[in-house]
Amino acid sequence: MASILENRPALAHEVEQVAEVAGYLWQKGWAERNGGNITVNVTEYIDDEIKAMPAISPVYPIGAVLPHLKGCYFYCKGTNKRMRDLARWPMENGSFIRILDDCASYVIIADNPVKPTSELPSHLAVHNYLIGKGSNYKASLHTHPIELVAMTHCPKYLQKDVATRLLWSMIPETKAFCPRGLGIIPYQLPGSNELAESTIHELGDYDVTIWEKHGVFAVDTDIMNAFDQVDVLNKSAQIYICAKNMGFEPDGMTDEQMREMSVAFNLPK
Ligand code: 2HA
Ligand code: ZN
Repeated sequence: MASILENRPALAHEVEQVAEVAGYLWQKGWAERNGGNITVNVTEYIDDEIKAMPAISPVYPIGAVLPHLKGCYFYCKGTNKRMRDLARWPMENGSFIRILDDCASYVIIADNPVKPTSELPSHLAVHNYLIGKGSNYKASLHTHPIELVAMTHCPKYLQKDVATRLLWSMIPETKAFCPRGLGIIPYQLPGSNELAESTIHELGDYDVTIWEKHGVFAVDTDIMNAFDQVDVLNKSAQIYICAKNMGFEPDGMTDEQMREMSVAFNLPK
């Protein structure tokens, strides 16, 4: 059977980007076993032939009514699938889904009936929120970056914007490439509605949020950009921890240096 990606270079490119990022997540040690998940809103690439494709799964409930997702299509990592396998075989470890007209259920349409990630309700709730506010963000990423997660085990770094300021001050690029900083989300059960709701609340102010003692949830225009934002933040966390391991508290850039940089790069204060 032909793949949905055949003769659809733009759609194939989206999946290739996801596979590339999945490989980075594994190489960085951020994606043990089936850890982490990725979903991408691919509705813009859907043609009439895809719209006519039959379901290859039963109808699954989402668990919520998400009105902005009517007729939307997503590529999703499969539940219980490994990131390192998604990197090599994205169509065997992920699938395309269609949201049905009730906005509360979905079917899988291609290529294989791989059931989407256990975090699908939170991913879809986030996409619903993004569309609702007219955002051009299409990708959401959940992963377990070691140093950022380690920092959430200390109450000091869980206070609003304490970690953001610290991480921004480690190297100038961090604020330039993650200008909205890191939103903090107190511990909640993985996969719970409460976790999805607090994530959406924080995404009003941040592109990258961190779930206490668990991992990050990031959104951006595409999956590569979402990954880059997490990568620059975690790089800063590594520099901070490296300095601490050398036995000193790093100075960080001064307020004046931060101000100068924010003006030069045209960043929010
Ligand atoms: O999908 O990381 O939080 C595996 C997870 C859930
Ligand atoms: Zn997780």
